[in-house]
Amino acid sequence: MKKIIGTFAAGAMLLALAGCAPAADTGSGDAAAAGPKAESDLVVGFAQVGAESGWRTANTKDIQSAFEEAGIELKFSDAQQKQENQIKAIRSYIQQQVDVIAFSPVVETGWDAVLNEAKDAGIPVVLTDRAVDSADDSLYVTFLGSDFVLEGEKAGDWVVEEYKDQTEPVEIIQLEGTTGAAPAIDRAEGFAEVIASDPKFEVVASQTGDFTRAGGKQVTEALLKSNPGVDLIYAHNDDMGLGAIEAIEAAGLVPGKDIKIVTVDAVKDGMTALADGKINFIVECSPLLGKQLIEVVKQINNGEATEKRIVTEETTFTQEQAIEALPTRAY
Ligand code: GYE
Repeated sequence: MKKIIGTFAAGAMLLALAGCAPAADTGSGDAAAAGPKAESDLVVGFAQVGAESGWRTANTKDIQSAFEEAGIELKFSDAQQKQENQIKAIRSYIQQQVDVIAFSPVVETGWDAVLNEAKDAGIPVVLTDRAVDSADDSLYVTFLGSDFVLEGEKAGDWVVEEYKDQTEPVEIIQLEGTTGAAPAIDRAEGFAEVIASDPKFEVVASQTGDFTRAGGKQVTEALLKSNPGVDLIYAHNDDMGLGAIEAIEAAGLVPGKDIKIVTVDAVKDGMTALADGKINFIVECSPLLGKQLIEVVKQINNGEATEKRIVTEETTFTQEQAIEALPTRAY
């Protein structure tokens, strides 16, 4: 469902704007029925995942400054990576009758109930960065963010190329993101599909490090003991890769040489480690979604059609490219 591209969400949105909310609705639908609000009167509630990684910090900063620049009020909450906190935050935004709710779902499933509450209240919902797994795509206006399967494929492509002359098995440890989160599911899927092209690639262990540096370090420490012959670590984000570097060094090995590392994100700390040769390759995932979110909020306010899926454009980085990009990198 979530992968359908290019359809339009105007229907659900226009219903909301036309004030077609049930009788229990006390406000937002009625207000919208009067036509577009002045942008300075708009209020958007944003339920963030947490502050688990450098990516997330950059994402929060970008969203906050985009709203400031646009002069649109932003109510912001941090769920500390817990779905129940995010659900609470969304319910509170519904109660406050905000004009738009945006959120980045911690995990893919379990959103239908609260999103139906938002729908019944006539409040449009925008998914930023992560998708939900729901059969009902009328529950959100658009999903704005990266193609995580493609990111996994790019990581896999690099691995296939890097080991093209090796005939021995290539032992891989995968550090997964938060269990059940879209980027963890999709980055594993894309990578697995690509490395399946050659049976010499063996994922000898795959565990979650919850997208954090501490998680990446702890899991790598344990997995290095049980897998002494590992060639490569594929981490679903830079922070877990940075944690893995610490664990590899503590084990007396050289990250980037004895054990190669490929990660996703390309935040400053990750790019610095890549420039230093401790990480070997990074697939970019841009956290700069603020401006696009503002665009969508304005479209919703104006009753304009919104694309159902807005995909972020991204690149990849080798060591040389990281050295070149670092001085002007915004995050
Ligand atoms: O890659 C990771 C963060 O959802 C794309 O979440 C995001 C991911 C990002 O914790 O660093």
